[in-house]
Amino acid sequence: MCDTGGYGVIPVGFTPNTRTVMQIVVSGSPATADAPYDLAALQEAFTPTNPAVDGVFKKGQNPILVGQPAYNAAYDTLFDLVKPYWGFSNIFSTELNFKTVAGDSITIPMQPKAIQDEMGEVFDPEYGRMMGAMGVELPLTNAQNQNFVLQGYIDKPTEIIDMEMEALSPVAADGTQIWKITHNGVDTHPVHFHEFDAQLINRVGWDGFITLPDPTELGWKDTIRVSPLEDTIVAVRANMPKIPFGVPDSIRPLNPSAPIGSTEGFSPTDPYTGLPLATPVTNELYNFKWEYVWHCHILSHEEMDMMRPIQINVSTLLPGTPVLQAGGTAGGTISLRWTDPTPAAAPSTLGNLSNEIGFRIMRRPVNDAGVVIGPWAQIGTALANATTYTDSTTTVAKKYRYRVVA
Ligand SMILES: [Cu+2]
Repeated sequence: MCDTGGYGVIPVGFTPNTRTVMQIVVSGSPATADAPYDLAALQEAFTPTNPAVDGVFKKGQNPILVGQPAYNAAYDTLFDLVKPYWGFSNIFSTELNFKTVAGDSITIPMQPKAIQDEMGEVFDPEYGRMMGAMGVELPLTNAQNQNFVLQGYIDKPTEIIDMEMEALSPVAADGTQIWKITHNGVDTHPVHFHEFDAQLINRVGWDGFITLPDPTELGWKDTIRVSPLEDTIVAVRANMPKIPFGVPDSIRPLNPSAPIGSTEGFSPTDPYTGLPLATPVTNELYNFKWEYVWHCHILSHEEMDMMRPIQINVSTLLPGTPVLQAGGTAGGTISLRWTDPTPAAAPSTLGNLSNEIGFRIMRRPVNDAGVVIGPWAQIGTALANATTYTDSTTTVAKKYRYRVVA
C-alpha cells in the first residue's frame, strides 16, 4: 500500500487496476510462424488504391441511408454538394432531400422530436425534482418560436416504425425515418437507440449555422451526442433480424406500476397538436408490437424518465396448418407428432413471416362412437419448431380427439 492509499506500481495487464476488465490467456503455439504485421495491407483494405476494389466500410456495413460528400471515397462516387438533393437539413427544413448509395433521389418528411432538461421547465410531477425528458417538437417551430410536448416513459409511443425486411438501400415509404431532434435545454446528452443504428446527418444551430458530423461520427452509430439550442438530425431504418421462429407482440399496461384505469402520471397534452387532450389517457393494455426504446445513456438521466418507447410494426402472416398424427393407448401415454410448415432446418424459415411463435395442444373427449362429448381444452404448449408432444394425462378406456394449433 502507498502512504496516500491504493497500490504501488502495477504492471499493465495485472489486477487490481482500472485497465484490465477481462484478460484472455491463449495457450499453445501456432502451427506456423506468425506472419509479420503488414500495415500497408491493412490500410489498403480500408482505402483501396484501385477504385474497382471496395473498402471494408462498403463491404462490411449496410449502405448508409443519406448520401453525403463525406462518403464519396467509401462508395467511390460523388454525392451532391449542392441542393436540392445534398442530404443536409437547414434549421427551417421539414423534410430531407437526399441521394441514396444506389443513386435514387429521395424526399422524406422529418419527424420532429424534442429534448428538455432545464431547471424549472421539466420536473417530475411527484416530487418536483428537476429532470430531463424526451418528447416531440410541435410542427413548424423555428428559432423565434420553439415549442414542444414532453412525454414520460408511460405515455403512448410517438416513435412508431414500420419494419423493413431487407438490409438494402432505402426507397421512399420503406420505413426509413429522419428524426430532427430539437434540444431546448442546457446539457449535451448521449442519446442511444435500440434495435437500429442511426446515421448522423448534421446539426444546425438555431442561428442557422450547419455543423457537419465529425470524422468519428461518420457511418453507423448506436449513440449520438445531442447538444442544447440546436437541432440534431439523424436517419434511422429498422432491419428485422432473420430468425427461425415467431416473436410475440409486447402487450402490457402503459404504466405497469399503476392499476388499469388510472389516469395518474400521464401527459395531459396532445403530443401532435400541443392542445389539451379532450379525453385524459388512462392506464390500459397497449400493444407495443416489437417494443424497443431510445434514451439518454447517462444512467441517472435514463432512470429519471429520459427514455421513450419505440413501437416497431412487424409484418406477420398466419402460420400454415400442422398435420397431426397420434399414437398410444389411453391410460398410458399418447404421442403426438405433427409437421411444422416452417421447420427450423429449412433455409426458407429464416425470417419467414409465417413462422409460428409456438403451438397449443388441445384435447376434447369423444364417446365410443367417436361423437364429441366435451369441449376443447388446452392441455399443453410446445415451443416454435417443436414437432412432438406426449400426453400422459389420459384416463384408461376413454377416447379423445386432439388438435395442434400453430
Ligand atoms: Cu442525458
